[in-house]
Amino acid sequence: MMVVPFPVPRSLFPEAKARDTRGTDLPMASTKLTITGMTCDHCVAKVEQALKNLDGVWSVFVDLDGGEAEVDYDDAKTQAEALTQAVRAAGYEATVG
Ligand SMILES: [Cu+2]
Repeated sequence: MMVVPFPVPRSLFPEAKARDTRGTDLPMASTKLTITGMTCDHCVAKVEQALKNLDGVWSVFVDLDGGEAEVDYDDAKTQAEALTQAVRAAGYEATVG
């Protein structure tokens, strides 16, 4: 039997990286988005991925039933407007609040 080395690149864990920088005086913001058009877990995954792809976003929680997303991000790198744009680009309607 062959032993397969399993190095885990740190880049696979952006959350961990973001957590490392918390507690410093990095500008952080948390925004709630109202999202319409999501009907299943696949939609949730698409919205989640679209938001996580944005530079500066380090945490995304999407609530399918509530039609909401909560996003924590570095507001020096991205803004609420960019968040709603990313969701729209993924095919869903989004507003801040
Ligand atoms: Cu769906």
